[in-house]
Amino acid sequence: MRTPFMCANWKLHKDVDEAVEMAKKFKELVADVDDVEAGICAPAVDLYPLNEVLADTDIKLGSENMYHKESGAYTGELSPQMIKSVGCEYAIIGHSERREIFGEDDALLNLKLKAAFENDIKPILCIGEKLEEREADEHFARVKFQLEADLSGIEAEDAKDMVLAYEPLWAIGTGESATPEQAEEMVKYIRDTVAEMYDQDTADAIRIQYGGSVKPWNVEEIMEQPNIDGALVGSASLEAESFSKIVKFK
Ligand code: G2H
Repeated sequence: MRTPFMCANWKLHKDVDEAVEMAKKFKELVADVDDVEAGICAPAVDLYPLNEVLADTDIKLGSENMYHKESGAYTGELSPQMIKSVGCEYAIIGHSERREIFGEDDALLNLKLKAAFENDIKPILCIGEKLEEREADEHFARVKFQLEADLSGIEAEDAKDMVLAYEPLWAIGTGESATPEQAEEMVKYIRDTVAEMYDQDTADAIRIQYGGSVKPWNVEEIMEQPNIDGALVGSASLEAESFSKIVKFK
């Protein structure tokens, strides 16, 4: 059985005071939850103080991004060792905003994934199609391409431990979530593709989230889908009450 994983992605929100205030409220609200894993991926400056606030909980901490180099002349970047040193167990890799706004391509994401595994960071790899690709009936091909390119050279033992997040670009931050059926159809396709690339054991072990306008009022029907193991949550994760309702979706 795969443990559901609900993970916040705060994006470019919350200074240190706001992050600490939210985390203190949130940990109280989910203190009684033991059958769902909760995580917060936060801006880099928030990670050290969040690690302190969350130290007495099982809430996981993650970075929103990570570079694949250990050190060197890479102004503005964070290494896997750096995010580990502030308590990160996870790192989001290849969010569509990184791909689209910052030009991160699949070859770079493949290097980032390999660096994450080498440093015991669990990646949350985001994949998903644009609206025009769905309208042209190219959405399955797009997602398959991303999986094959991003996971190239990665062993099954590592892949089993990672999280995939299916985030159709047309549902991100728009308030227009994919229907549960649309999300399940693609997440099942992703699981079947992982089985083809690796084996059924790996496909059964890997957790696949849905992301894109997940809210307290639509999370339950999304989580009813057999292949969906959790959610990557943006705007609805910014408030403790709202994100705690998503974690307590049952
Ligand atoms: C999609 C999601 C979080 P939102 O990017 O990764 O954001 O829930 O605001 O659509």
